Amino acid sequence: MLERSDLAGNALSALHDEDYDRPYNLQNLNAETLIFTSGRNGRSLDGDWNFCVDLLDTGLRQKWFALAPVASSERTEPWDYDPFDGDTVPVPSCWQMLNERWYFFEGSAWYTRSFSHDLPPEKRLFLRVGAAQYDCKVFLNGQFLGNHYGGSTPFCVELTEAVGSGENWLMLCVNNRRTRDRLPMRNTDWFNYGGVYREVELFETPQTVIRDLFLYLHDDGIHVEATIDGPATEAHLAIPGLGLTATLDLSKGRARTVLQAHPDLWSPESPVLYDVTLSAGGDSVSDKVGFRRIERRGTSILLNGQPIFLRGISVHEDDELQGKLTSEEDIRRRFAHARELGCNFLRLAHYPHHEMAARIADEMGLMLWEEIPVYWAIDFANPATRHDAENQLSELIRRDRNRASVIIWSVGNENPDTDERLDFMKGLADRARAEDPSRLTSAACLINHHDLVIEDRLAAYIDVIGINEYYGWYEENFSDLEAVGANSHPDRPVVISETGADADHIAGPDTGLFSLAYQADYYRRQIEILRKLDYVKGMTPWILYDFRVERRQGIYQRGFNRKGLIAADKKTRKPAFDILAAYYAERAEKP
Ligand code: GCB
Repeated sequence: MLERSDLAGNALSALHDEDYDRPYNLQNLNAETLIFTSGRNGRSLDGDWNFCVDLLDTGLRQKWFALAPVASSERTEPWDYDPFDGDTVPVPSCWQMLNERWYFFEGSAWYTRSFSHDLPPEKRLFLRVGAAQYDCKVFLNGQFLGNHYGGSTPFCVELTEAVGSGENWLMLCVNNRRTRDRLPMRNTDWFNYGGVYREVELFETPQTVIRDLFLYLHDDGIHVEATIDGPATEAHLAIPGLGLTATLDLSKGRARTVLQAHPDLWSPESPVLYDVTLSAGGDSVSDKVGFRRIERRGTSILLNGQPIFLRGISVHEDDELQGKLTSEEDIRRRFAHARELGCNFLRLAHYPHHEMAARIADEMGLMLWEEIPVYWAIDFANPATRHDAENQLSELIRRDRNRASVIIWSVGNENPDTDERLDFMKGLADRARAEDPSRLTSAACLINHHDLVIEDRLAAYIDVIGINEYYGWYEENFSDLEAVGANSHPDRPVVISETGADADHIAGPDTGLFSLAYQADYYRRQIEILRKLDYVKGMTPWILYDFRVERRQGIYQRGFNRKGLIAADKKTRKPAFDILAAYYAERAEKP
């Protein structure tokens, strides 16, 4: 007889249990459990992890995470997977890009690795995952520690109690299945990559841990807000470049103060950043922060009191070979291309991009629109979906709200104008303002194509009206855009958050739809119309690079949206690039 564990019995009973995943969907890893990591020395857990795709969720049903780490040859159970043996993949990565068999795989996948960490007494240990698409469940040494929803925001989990002195086994179960209640839900115009595709790190802290630090400029000075968890009673802030130091009293772990200061203002022409440090109870963090004001007045957008025109371009986080995995080099190339176009602004569509993007934009003096994937048909009536959206928004804002480059939080894209949607998205705009009173809110709103007028009830609740319009592409007549322009009298600034046309540089026709010539002409005609609309205070045409997507299977598309001004190789420029660049050169002279 084999000496078997309880798991063998569970494996049999689990065959009939369809509620197997309920205990693992706590969503207890969320905006409240983040820690502030800027300026900390993390320990990277990137590299090779054992890996297995698990279409039927057998791992959760059979509790693979509870298996003891012994050699496969010593097992006494007929297990369906051994997490400690077999295939490995690099972390971070997207599994679609690693193996053709995983290209359309949607479901759970298991990542396992060991690490040793001698945690001194009185210290705490946190794991931070930069992003995992979409649901990530965390297990350490067989113990379930929590899960996180949301494919593009970071999350942290405290390991202090669960970590052991010898070898520790960490398992992540990552599920990218598209479901009706998620954000985005089932239908999108970008590829549903899966996996742990941003960095994984460990952070050791004292008992006191700085969870959050937020600084922004207002009429009365620099506002500072900090959230601190642990025994400390005060925190110390320094901004040496301004000759400022301050002691902040903590009440229930929170501190707020306003510092009298006159910093040099951050702007695209002069992207000044100040070193900031905060310490409390032996913990300390630092950041580089730019100070500037962004406001709207009537139909104007004002940066540091001056009206601006946002010469922008939309971008996805997508790569022909790497999927959603990005790098500093990739982001710098993207921004260099935007610069060559003459941009001072980018729309990071349709979900939070890598946090490095806003840091690099801060340094380069580019302005950003950031957004969460409240895209097309969301289950607006579902409270669980709303909870998830609000959390993703808070996570994004808390991650990036010290970045001067970010001027707009967008709460959604092209959603149907229903009562449920209005309530849901008003709630998101309110939350954005509560998390961050120092930026503008926006969303890609709707046009009434019948009456040819901008018409969306949400417009009254956001600062900047984003408009996606494709007159001359999806909508037949360019002239209808002129009518929309004339019929609309918005009381606030409009940004053309999308406009564009597909052009296939490899197999496209010489003329007509999908030709390079048509795309170039489309841009010419759009610009001719849009330049006359005073209330249009910026544009982010669709899109810088061609990008991968499941739903585009035409002969000129071949699995890609081809509206890029540059092809998916990130090299080949289409003629429309120069047309937009010429317009932006002119707008730079006459904002
Ligand atoms: C849109 C969407 C964007 C699509 C684009 C298109 O309106 O917001 O995600 O990729 O149109 O190419 O159709």
